Amino acid sequence: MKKDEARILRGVAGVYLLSNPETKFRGQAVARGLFRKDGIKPLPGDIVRYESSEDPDIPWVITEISPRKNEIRRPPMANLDYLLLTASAELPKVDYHYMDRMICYALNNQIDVVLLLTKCDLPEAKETIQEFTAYYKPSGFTYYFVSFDDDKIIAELRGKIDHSLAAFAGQSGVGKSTLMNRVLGQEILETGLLSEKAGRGRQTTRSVEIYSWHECFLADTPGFQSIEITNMNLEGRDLVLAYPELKAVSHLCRYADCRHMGEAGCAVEEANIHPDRLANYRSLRRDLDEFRKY
Ligand SMILES: Nc1nc2c(ncn2[C@@H]2O[C@H](COP(=O)(O)OP(=O)(O)OP(=O)(O)O)[C@@H](O)[C@H]2O)c(=O)[nH]1
Ligand SMILES: [Mg+2]
Ligand SMILES: [Zn+2]
Repeated sequence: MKKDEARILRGVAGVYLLSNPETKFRGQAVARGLFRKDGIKPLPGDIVRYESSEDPDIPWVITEISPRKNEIRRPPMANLDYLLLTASAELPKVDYHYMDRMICYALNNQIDVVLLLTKCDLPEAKETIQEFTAYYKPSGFTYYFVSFDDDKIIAELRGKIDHSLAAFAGQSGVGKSTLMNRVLGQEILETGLLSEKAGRGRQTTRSVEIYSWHECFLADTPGFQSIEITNMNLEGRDLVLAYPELKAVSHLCRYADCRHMGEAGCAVEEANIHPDRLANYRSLRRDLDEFRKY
């Protein structure tokens, strides 16, 4: 982000909260009518230019929105760099079909994924850690095992998402809020950001809200839980992005357009792909191809 730019942290009723941690700028802004004319609405995550509005209540006005790296609709947000896809090693159980689906969504929108497995401090976690590792290690995705008694992982995660915008996704109860608070740290909680939110009713907040820790931005995105594969505007072949270990052998398939669904000469059959991973790929591929037919 340049010195004269800021990021939109949230927008409520046409008033946007802007922030640039590098210049320590923070302020409320309105958008110029010209965006509405062009059909562009500023979104949380947008990098914008701003100038003085000469209105003491809302001192800034957004004058320009930088070109977006990506734009997602549910939750409405722009320029997401990382999806922090969270699952738990205890309860709720890991839903691998859901995880793979979300990875597919992220990667097809130029959003990198980081997988997080929480509750690894609990005695029952060991088995899930093994299962999770067997399932995801061959993919090469970055993953972290999170425990209450280990702050090193939190520091690593902060390092990973430094200077980026990241958002949590995961089933209810996996520990997203807990993790987010740990990444943001006590100082931030006490500067009133979260209490501001608490004042408006913690459970009822349904709009995107971005927080910052030093130079990373983190979003609380309640709407991320459930996107169906057929709602992602994808073609069947886009699915392999979520399966790098499958993609890696696909050039060996007899047919260039092989769907890896059991066709003759499919290299995936021989490639020792985790059977559950392959089953989830095939289930999602079937859904996508069926959907595309109509
Ligand atoms: N032992 C242990 N418990 C954890 C860990 N992370 C979260 N929890 C617990 O799991 C429960 C759910 O955590 P939350 O952070 O509220 O989960 P969430 O994903 O935000 O849930 P929703 O807001 O409903 O989507 C809480 O009781 C946490 O204390 C962990 O690493 N270890
Ligand atoms: Mg939560
Ligand atoms: Zn194949």
